[in-house]
Amino acid sequence: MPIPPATRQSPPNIVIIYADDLGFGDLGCYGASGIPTPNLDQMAAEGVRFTNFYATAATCTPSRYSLLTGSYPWRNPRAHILDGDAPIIIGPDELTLPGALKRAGYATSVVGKWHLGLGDGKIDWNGEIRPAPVDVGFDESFVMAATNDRVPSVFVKDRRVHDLDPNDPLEVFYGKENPFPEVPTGRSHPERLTLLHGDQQHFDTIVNGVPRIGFCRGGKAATWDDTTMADVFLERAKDFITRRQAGPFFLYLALHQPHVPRIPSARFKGASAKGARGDVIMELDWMVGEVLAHLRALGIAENTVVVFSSDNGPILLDGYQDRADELTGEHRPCGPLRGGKYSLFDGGTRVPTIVWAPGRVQPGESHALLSQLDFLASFSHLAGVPLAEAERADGLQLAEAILGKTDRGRESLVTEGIGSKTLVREANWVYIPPYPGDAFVTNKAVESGTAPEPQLYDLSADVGQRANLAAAQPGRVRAMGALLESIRARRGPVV
Ligand code: NG6
Ligand code: CA
Repeated sequence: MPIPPATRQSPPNIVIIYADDLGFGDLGCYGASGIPTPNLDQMAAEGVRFTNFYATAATCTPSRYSLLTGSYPWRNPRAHILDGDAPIIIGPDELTLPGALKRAGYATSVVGKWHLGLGDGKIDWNGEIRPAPVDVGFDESFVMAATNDRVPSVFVKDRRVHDLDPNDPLEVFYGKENPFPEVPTGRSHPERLTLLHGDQQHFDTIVNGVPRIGFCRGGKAATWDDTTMADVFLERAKDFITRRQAGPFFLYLALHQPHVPRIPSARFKGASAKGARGDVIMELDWMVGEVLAHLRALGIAENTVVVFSSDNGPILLDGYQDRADELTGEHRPCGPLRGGKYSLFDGGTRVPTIVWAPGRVQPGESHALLSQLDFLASFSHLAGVPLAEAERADGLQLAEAILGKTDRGRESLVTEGIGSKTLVREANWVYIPPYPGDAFVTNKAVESGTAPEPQLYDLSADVGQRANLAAAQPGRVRAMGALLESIRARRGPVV
């Protein structure tokens, strides 16, 4: 007897491919012309391309926290950019997306950038790391602890530093003074910066000719090679898919591109004619194409939902002198949006998002208002896992909208800029409360989005957030201020 299609199709494998600092205007399918992204353009042509999909934050750790837990990051005081030795910020009792999917028998894996902390205080990098991703819902993990500009520059596989030589222990320190006098830093040995120069924050231990944030020594055999990182993550991701092809599986593939330091593999060096930032976006695009091709080759694309998105908006100069600003030329990483990474303006959090699921979604475009908060509730639903209301945290079950079957998404959502400063979007309106602070993010050529007076924008007429309508519409300012307060005051859908 033939298997009925509903049975054959469910539950689907779920793959989230998450870029790091990729902007709303960085891909060809979002209007860019300067950097070729043929694989993502093809993915968008075969899938659903979203225009109003948001990360919860304009920086990495808080967005990633929300993606996995469904909770707004500002509810967790530890959800801000973490050092490489910070303790894990996901609580032992918090439900995560992989944890929920495991209830339906999914195999779960994270590959790539973690940046949600490891251990519970002092980490012994030479022993077992606990808690680790394998304690918060993942069966297996192969990650960098924090960012590619932060030490330790090693991969952590499950509970251990990968390829560590026990005779060369790894030590990590965050603080002002270098505790390892024999280890060259950007400050002490600028002549050893053979690949990139950093700013005053990226000036500590030199790894592979690049100064990083934080100090470390030892662990030489475990030290990553920045130029092969893309291949290493891709191989790990493909290997998990191959081993678990019988499904169902969940893969969270958190790419490092185009975060700084931007160091493309030899295959992509110089490929974009837009400098290293363009090269690593092409490299990222290639990785996505390889993952989709792998699913196809195994014959499981028809039962897999792949989501591509980014953790926050783009930035050109973020601590290294890689000339991204001058080389980028006419290319606008934010597209028509204002701001960028760190900012309260839309460029900080509105991110390119594509959902690809051959046979399950109709190709098209969706303007539904959605947040990465909704992944936990929506993918649990797709997997047939019922969640208690409290387990959905701040997320909504919007699977139909995420699959592009309806344009009805959220009515409102909250995002945050750097420093956990929150704002609210409702329908096409954005309200930013008054905040103290400079108009530009410290040391960055990015508008912070803060202002001493309230800001109100109508995105349907003014996507670039140029005309502040707050003075003209005090009633709407009051109502949206109250909406923001009510969301902050309690979890769950606004009633
Ligand atoms: C900042 C770093 C920046 C980047 C960011 C995290 C400085 C001046 N800047 O502190 O380079 O690493 O943290 O980026 O230190 S994120 O995408 O992971 O949030
Ligand atoms: Ca980021």
